[in-house]
Amino acid sequence: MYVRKVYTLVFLREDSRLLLGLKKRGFGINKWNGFGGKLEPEETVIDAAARELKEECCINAKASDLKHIGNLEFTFEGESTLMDVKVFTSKIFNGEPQETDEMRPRWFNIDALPFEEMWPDDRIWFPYMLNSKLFFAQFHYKGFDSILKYNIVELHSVQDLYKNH
Ligand code: 8OG
Repeated sequence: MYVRKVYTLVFLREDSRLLLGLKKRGFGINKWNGFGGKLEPEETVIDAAARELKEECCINAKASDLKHIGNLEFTFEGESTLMDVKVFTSKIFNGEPQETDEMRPRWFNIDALPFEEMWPDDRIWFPYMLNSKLFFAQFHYKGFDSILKYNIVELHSVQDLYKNH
């Protein structure tokens, strides 16, 4: 059995642009991604999502303005951890993104996302996010570059996001 660890991942959208950050350290270094991380003890997922956004790019978004749009599960060959990533988007937020020790933020047009410098699974589930479809996806990796198998489904209601496991 896997040991499940919950993470958050937040993407801000403004018209046809998406805010990504270049991860400057740790897991996923040198990849463009949304903003997020692990939950602190006793913290709810949505509060962790808002906190990580603020810590990593200095943007304030109210927890109630973050929309839960998908769940991603990552496992890695030979490892017992299952990363359970809760994905959120928001169009409502305050402030200008600022570079922090962890992330260098930049707006990208959604037609010109830097998939070559992102996690390989992102090409598979981003179309769901960009087309406002709810989704659940599982990816099994060998190392950090190669996806051995995956599964993705569209969900039809927000409640389905809580029925995966
Ligand atoms: O706390 P830390 O920065 O290590 O958290 C990892 C962040 O990276 C968290 O927001 C979840 C996110 N993340 C993964 N794997 C993948 C992935 O394959 N694609 C994307 N887009 N994000 C991922 O942990």
